[in-house]
Amino acid sequence: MSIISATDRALPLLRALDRRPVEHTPVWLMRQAGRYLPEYRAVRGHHSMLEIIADPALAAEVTLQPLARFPLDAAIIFSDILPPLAAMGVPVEFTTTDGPHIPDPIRRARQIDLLAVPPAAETLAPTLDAIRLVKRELAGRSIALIGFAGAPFTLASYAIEGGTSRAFTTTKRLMYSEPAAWKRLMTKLATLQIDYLKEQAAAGADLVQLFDSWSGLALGRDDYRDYVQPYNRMIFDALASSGITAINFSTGTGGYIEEVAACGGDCIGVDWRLPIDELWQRIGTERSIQGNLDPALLLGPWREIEHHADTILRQAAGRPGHIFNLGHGVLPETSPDVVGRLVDYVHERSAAISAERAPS
Ligand code: 1CP
Repeated sequence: MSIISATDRALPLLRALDRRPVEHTPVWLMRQAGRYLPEYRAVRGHHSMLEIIADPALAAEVTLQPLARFPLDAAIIFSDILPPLAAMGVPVEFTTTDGPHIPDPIRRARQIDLLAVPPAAETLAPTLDAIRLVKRELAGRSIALIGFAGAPFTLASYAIEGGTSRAFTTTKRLMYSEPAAWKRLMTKLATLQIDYLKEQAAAGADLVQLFDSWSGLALGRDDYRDYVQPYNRMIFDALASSGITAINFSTGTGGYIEEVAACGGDCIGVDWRLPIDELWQRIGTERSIQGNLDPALLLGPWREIEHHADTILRQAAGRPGHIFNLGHGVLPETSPDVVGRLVDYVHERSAAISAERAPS
């Protein structure tokens, strides 16, 4: 486990996570290192995704690329949510056009029983080494380092569907027809991710984010409660008892965000479908919140971006505990200049809002 020093705790992002006052609202963007950056595409011209992830120096370089351009409040370690599947014995490929591809997807209970749960320190060592390198680079700067992992349902959906899905029918077929096998699969995934996230914190990640990108798009509330919640809760409980700060991010869960919040996490991250003032009303003020500009807005005119970003900051109303982010990842067609303008705007506008509210 990482020993978090008093100075680290002074970083704006960590202060906001603790719901302490900040001079400006901290901001980072999901997928801030990636294809919208020409310098990332240049690295990808010479190396595959998996090569970058397997090479700590390259992964560290790509992690730091957006920080060289923009005054972001956090770095997120460059990896993907899928390498843990490969570590369990389910090989993953990344195609340039269709995203991840799993050539031998999980379809039978027997395959689940054969899945390994190896120590992350052995199978995911390059990412842990990349965290150590980035941490060293960030020393003395006001930038937090975020580790991450995919939530069990989101990972299971790739393992079962064989790649990206929008209907999740094969996943749901296994979930509904073989509940005992589903439980074994989700327990194995949660166990591996707990170990992986703890190792990331021990390597120097100041906090971690669990990405549950797809359960909210796939499941209704009662199924979320039965088939997802126990495993996400296992992860957040384990992190909390190790003193690791965690963001619980999901999409499409506005219909039952209370159930998502009940899984745990110090901060609840949402997509753009749920206004964040409503989020705070529904989950209470004991948690910090993260979000939630629609990433597609960054393709539109600046006046729309400004209007929507301002609305989010007004909804947060200068209350301690807001981290500005997109509601999902930066789209590859986004202009880096627009990202820079947004980061500056959030810092300046939120500083003005807190100055207005400060007692004179
Ligand atoms: O060729 C390329 O360079 C591929 C594009 C790419 C990138 C830049 C992929 C393939 N993964 C990544 C990096 C990545 N993935 C990061 C680190 C970068 C950063 O955030 O700065 C992170 C945090 C992820 C997480 C991730 N991967 C998620 C969860 C977040 C989310 O967007 O919901 C998911 C679902 C994935 C799977 C994945 N990997 C890659 C793609 C294109 C996808 C999504 C495919 C799909 O829609 O199913």
